Amino acid sequence: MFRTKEEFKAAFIERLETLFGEHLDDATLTDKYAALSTLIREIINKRWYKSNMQYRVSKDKQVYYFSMEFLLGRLLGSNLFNLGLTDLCREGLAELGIDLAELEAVEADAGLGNGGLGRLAACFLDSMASLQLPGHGNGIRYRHGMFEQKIVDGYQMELPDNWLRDGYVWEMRKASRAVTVKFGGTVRMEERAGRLVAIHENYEPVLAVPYDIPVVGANRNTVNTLRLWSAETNHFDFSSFSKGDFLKAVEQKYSMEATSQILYPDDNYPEGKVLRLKQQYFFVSAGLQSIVRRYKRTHGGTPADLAKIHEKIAIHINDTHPALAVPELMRILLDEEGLGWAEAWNATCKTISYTNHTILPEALEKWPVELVGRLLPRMYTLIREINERFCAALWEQYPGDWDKIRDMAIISEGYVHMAHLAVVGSHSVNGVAEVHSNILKQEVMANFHKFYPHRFNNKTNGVTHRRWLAKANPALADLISETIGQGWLDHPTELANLHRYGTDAAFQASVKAVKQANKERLAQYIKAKMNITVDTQSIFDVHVKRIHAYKRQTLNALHILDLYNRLKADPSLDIEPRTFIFAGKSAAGYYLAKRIIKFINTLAQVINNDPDIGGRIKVVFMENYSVSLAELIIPAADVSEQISTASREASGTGNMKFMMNGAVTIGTLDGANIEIHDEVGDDNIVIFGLTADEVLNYYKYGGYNVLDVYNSNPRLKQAVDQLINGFFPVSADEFDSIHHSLMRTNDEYFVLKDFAGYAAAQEKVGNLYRDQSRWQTMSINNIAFSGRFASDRTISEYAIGIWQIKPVVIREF
Ligand code: 4GP
Repeated sequence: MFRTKEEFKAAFIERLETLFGEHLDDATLTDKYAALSTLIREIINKRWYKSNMQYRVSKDKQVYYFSMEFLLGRLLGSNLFNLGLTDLCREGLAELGIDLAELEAVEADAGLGNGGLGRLAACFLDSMASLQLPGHGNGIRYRHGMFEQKIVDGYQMELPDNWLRDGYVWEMRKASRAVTVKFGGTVRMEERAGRLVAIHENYEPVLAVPYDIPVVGANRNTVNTLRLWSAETNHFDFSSFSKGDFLKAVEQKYSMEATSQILYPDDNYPEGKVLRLKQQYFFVSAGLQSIVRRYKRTHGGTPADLAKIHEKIAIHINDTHPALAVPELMRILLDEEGLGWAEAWNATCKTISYTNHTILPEALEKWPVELVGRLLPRMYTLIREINERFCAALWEQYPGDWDKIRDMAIISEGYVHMAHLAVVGSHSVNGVAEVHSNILKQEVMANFHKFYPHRFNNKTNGVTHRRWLAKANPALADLISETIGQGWLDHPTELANLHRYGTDAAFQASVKAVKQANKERLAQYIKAKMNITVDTQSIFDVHVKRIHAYKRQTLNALHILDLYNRLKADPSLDIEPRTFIFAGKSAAGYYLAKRIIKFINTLAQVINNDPDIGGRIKVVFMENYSVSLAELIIPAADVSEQISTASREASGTGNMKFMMNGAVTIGTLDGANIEIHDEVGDDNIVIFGLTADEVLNYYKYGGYNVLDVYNSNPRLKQAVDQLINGFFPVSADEFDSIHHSLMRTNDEYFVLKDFAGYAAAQEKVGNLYRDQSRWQTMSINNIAFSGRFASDRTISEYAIGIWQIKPVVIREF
């Protein structure tokens, strides 16, 4: 361990020599990255060992966060930050002529997630470790993470992600901890020693090998573990091989290893494919097997010990993807540990808790009974029994009410309903923002809420202010610390002390200067990557997130088209110059979303090249949105677009990141926007559009009259017509699907209905920006009141309210 800059420099040079036999002058960027990251990994490893020892000795309760996605992004920078070594390393490297930022950029962006749900899991890991909570992640080591997006001729193309190409310095393979997960085969019940025991035969064994990634807490000694499972096999079909059927022998090996090959690139848009169900069981079973094994080592392995597992272990399931944790924990307790049903069920429900992340009906997971029975026969028999017992309890409460029982059953109409399984088999169910939790209780899961009134609660999302403010926006972080001290780093609600400086002209000027520098940095990137020159004096109006109809990129684009039309009609129109920035990926099979990307790019082509516009508005679609790109874009934003159809965005977390970086939100009263509005007040946010209640009411009564709105607003009508009247230089039917979604299927997401409100809100934004002092006050107030949206707050609420875990202090060494 180095303590000074000089020691660091010496260690770094020596590492280059020992790793590569190389002198500094000859080393490539990749070599330098390897030297630095392996040095840092050693520091982490010591703390990691110490944390694990302490957890074992103290025997405190631990939580495991089961998630199919962990969207980590790059780790070198955040590890340095959390270790408190950023400045020392940056300065030491600079003295050696090396730019730390360049080294950080060498690291592959670990994109093992799609969007909100996966990034939330990564923020939670950071907060757990930083709050000294014994909390670990459990997931899948996908060989290929989120696809790489290329924009070719305005269209999204998907290329495979190859994040493991150069090896991954932060992972540690633990071959000796591998476990076997069983697929297929048959199950029969047999009486043994007076008990019915399930015997699973003729299954296909897949070896699950754990790769552990350290999760470093900020300025503390805690290092927790993210355990990612990789599917491997030591089974090789020698009989086929020796018969000369080489292909068959190899095929079987690949088929088993396929389980952890790819991340499904869908967000709120699941594809019910066999491989996905296989992935779900794979990491749930492997995770639970290893947790129970460790529990037995530490707390004893008799059935009586295991009946108390919930006193020492909490398992949290991130949406329903890991809901098989319910029957799998039952399987382990019943089949392997010999507990009776009642004890096993009691322990299972008290161990497991569940978060719902979406109410979009198409995103609620269900699996055909036939598939579950074939791929996971033991899971299926257990789910059936859980369902039968649950339905019997419903019958007690609601005798004769078949409709209700069918609505609530875990198995109905040929499907296993994963959300029902998750609710029935856990002790806590939470939504991710107040409005979302209320909709769960009152609408989507109203029957369950009545049946289990104490099970439901809310935990409003948060983001780690360490990555999203301190690290992504170091100049702003320094300015904040100079102004109110460094306390906010440990206690983000102290950011509220900035409120006093909201109207302080000198502070306003400094905040503005930081924003300006961030805008210049982004503009340079856009120039270098896309050869588009953007005006850094213009408003940077940013809409970045997954492309989805409910997130309404279409509404934004239609408004830009309308603005363009107005500028063409009246060149003297006095508007504040704007750069509209978009980024985001569409699920590969989501046709409409892909057309929306083409629409935005076509708009960009028309507007950016029109001399009449003279650069007053520009449109930029940045390709391959990722965590690192977000870290570049968000600090440069003036305006944050959070314009989902009210009731559809469960929470949003991008909204929080923008706010922390001083962007002003234009948004609907949806998800956490409502709580952001509550924090900052009417003066510091621009709200428009239907409320969630209004939207839900329309859904109940068949929607609204689209034609009325279309016919009564000539500006809107013109823009909508341009989609199909040959206005754009594309084939005549290019945007038919978008037009159709608005005009023919009753505008399911209320784009037309909210258009006028949105256009007015955008005009308000332009006017507010003109008054720069007023705007800076708004910006500062957003930063000041963002403390509530730090994931440290969210995680404290989970720890106290759901998991009942306490911090464990890892002693100095
Ligand atoms: C997302 C929600 O759409 C988003 O509102 C929320 O902020 C995020 O989860 C984290 O809670 N849902 C998904 C998904 O990503 O796949 O359902």
